[in-house]
Amino acid sequence: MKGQLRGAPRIVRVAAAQMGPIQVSDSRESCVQRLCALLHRAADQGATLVVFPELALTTFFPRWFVEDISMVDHYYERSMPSPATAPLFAAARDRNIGFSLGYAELTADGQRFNTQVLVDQTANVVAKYRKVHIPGHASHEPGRAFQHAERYYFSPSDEGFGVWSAFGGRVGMMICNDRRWPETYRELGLQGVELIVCGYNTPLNYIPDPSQDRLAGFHHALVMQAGAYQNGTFVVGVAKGGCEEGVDSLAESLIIAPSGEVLAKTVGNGDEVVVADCDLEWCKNYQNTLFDLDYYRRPEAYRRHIAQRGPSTKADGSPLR
Ligand code: ING
Repeated sequence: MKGQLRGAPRIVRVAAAQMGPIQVSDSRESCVQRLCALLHRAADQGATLVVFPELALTTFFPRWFVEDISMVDHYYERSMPSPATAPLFAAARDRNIGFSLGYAELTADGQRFNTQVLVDQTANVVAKYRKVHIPGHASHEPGRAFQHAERYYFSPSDEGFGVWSAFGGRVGMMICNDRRWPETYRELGLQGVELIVCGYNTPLNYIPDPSQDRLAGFHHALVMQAGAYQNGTFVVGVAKGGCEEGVDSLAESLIIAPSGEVLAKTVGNGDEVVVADCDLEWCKNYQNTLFDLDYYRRPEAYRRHIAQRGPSTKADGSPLR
């Protein structure tokens, strides 16, 4: 066990820039104006990194199913930066603040991803991450009050999870449903992550099991606080919240410390900025003690994590279903 605790502070002042709803009638330009206003509010508070939500440039279009997917091509970006997002990159450069931004990506060869970029304080794209865990369904489910057809509109990433040296530390990205899977945090933890930035769009009504609805905020905080603590990393989760095209979505954006404690939380469900000073050295208090992964982990005992997608047999060894 390495044992060293935190050294000289390495403070990153991080802003969670929550958005309220984006209605289908709201233009991309109006979204970029809102994002620029949020960036300026973050910079005014001294932040050097501002985190924006998932799919922050358009309404959450997977809530509708369209047979001809080319009918929604306009919801995707073909480049980042793009002409529409250029003002955000310019504002970031002017204010010497980095950001992460979620958007729908359409590649030149026609692949569709739910994507997030990390941009440094000189407005250079440091990294691009494509969502690994795609929730919802892949075909039209007409009985639903609203669709959640992400598996129709997005392919899962084949690149996995990355961690990049930026903002004086090791920064990783995840998107929305990724935050519910412990594998996400450990894949990042095994790359030495110190700060994970995440955007989300989470309807308060989970149609497959409405009994979970009353626990939406609890489950959202639970998974991010656990992931932060179990990997000794900061986690920032930022919502697109409020009532968007008739669908109420979770707000409750959070900045969480490696201890698992909440350092900052939004109180409304609209456009709102909360800020926290994240001393990345705090990670060492956990990564060099309780969660010294290289000292305590037993990969030889975890083979099922890689070998299986789901459970293969019952406890008595009999085949499942
Ligand atoms: N959204 C959801 C999430 O994991 C979901 C999926 C929908 C969960 C509704 C619960 C209720 O937060 C995305 N975009 O991954």
